[in-house]
Amino acid sequence: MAKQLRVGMIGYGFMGRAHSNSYKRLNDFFDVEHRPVLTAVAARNQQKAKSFADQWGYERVETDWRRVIAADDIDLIDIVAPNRLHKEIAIAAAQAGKMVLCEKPLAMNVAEAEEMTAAVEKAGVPNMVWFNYRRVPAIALAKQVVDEGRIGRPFHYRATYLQDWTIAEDVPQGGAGLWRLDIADAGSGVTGDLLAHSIDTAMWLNGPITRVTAKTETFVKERKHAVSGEVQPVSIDDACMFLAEFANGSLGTFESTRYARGRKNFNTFELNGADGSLYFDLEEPEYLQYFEYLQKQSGKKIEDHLTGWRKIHVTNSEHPYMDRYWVPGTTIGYEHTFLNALADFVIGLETGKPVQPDFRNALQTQKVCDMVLESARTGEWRQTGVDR
Ligand code: SOE
Repeated sequence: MAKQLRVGMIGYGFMGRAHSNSYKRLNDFFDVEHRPVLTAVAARNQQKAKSFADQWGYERVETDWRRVIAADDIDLIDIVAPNRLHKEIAIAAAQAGKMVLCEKPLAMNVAEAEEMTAAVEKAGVPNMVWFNYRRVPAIALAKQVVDEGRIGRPFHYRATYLQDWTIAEDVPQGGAGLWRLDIADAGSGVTGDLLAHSIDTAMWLNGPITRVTAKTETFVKERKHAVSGEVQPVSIDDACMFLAEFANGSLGTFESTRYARGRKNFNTFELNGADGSLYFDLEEPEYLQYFEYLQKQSGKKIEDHLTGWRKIHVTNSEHPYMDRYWVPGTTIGYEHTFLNALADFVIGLETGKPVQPDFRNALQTQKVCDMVLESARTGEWRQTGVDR
């Protein structure tokens, strides 16, 4: 029997659009009982919230998010507001007994993430953090390959997340769209915004990161604030690189920047193990590359004149999520990663097996982010305290 899932969205930017699209399309592609209803959207700017609501089909607009949380006709709060607001909204939503979905990074820092995790766990409300790249079919296939034991003893994990949209010195900081450059709203720069994705994927595929040493840089030292008009120091990290030790004994390198000219959303990883390697690049999102050295079934080494990297077109119905979409050889897009995430959340509700990453899982990523920034500040290695 169909059950309504009445959504209260808080915020309305780029992520508000990506999430709204997934609520609208869920029942077109996934056979689940829950039927999302776009009930309310909250934002301070009534006019902008209204045009967002009209475009996406929300029933009403509120200018105070607390009214959405207090409303009896809302089951789920989805937080797409700037990072600074995540904690207060998530805790209030949990205390009101609502399910809580939160954009990444979970919080501004570990202390906040711990409070948020405690609140959803105390209230016993379903929760999820939108680390959408886990839901790229090729990345989900990488997880399957690792879980099948095809990589063998892991030695190296290498991640990059590169963009180039803040190189110009006249890009302002702060305000709609540009709050990611304002430390007060974002908490950090590329570490929370981009490396959080890389860290989440890395720990999903290769287990806990236990120790880090990092270097950050802020290339443009001052920018005009879009709201106040004042020129202010820039306090976010424009670039961050770190070395990591994983609990399984492998070594990691992570590089992220918004100053890699020509790179728009270059999110890659490579995992090298004794028996095989995997490589993924978001600029070719439908492919997973796999180098098979040891054939699992036969236990034989595959080394002959035809050995090489296999570029798997992840579009068959046997591949993760792909049986929901089109015919083999046809592709899906960025927006489907959010749709797949929502479907996993709803399937979790219906099967009683809660989806991952939940707040507790995202707290582990937050711990790594905090220690990366701390290491960059002190110039010393830091233990992350990540235990799972
Ligand atoms: C930043 O430009 C950004 O929009 C991130 O905030 C998203 O999480 C990332 O997936 C794409 O880039």
